[in-house]
Amino acid sequence: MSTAQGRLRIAIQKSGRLADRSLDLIRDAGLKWVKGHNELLYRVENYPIDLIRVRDDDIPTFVADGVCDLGIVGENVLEEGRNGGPNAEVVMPLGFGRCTLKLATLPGIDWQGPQSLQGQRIATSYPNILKRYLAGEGVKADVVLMRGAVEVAPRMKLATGICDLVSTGATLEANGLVARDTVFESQAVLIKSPTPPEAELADLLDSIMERMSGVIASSG
Ligand code: PRT
Ligand code: ZN
Repeated sequence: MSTAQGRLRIAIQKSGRLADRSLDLIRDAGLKWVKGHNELLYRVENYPIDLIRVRDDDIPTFVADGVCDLGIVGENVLEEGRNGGPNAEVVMPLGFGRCTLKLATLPGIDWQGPQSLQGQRIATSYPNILKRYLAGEGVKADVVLMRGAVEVAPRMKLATGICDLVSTGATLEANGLVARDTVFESQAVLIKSPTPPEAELADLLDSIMERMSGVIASSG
């Protein structure tokens, strides 16, 4: 599928932790949009560009498939969704949405590193990243997918450890968990489709990426 109707498309999170900062970046890059009746799409009025507002999990696919030309998403989501197919290309880190995917356990464990979870069960919403990490560490563990409330798993005796995103650490603390080793460091990134846009939109795409880069550089 290719970009249609002579307009570029930028995929952004509809609501959630990255939504406001994504729109701030787009506005600071000089784009003005109108919020219409269409919740999925904001139409940019000063350029032939549409902002496509979706779940963050869908952004890598939209961009990899060429349905959108650019996207703003957490590296954790991009990495989790990587597969053998065509992938979106990272243009640049954006300096917001920082968080760390960490192993955590209850305190009563003599922690010797990830090998302390050998043969144990680990709950996570990021099974692909975790499995790659464990393979790299030579640890065999039973990875179970939980889509939410991962932090309750140890107390509920569903798992010995968890692998979850941490920013302030308040959620781990509130659940009596201790952060252990880091599995993956993440922040929001700008991603680009491997499919080029229509020829007449190529310069606009380059100029939008350059302006975003300028905004990021000046925000230090
Ligand atoms: O609806 P949609 O699918 O789009 O949103 P979502 O609910 O999947 O994602 P959202 O909005 O929660 O997060 C979007 C992105 O923000 C994530 O993919 C990360 O790249 C980034 N991000 C940054 C975080 C956090 N910080 C974060 N702290 N995502 C989630 N958390 C959660 C974490 O899972 C845990 O439950 O916050 C809790 C821990 O926070 P602290 O501060 O208590 O440590
Ligand atoms: Zn999501």
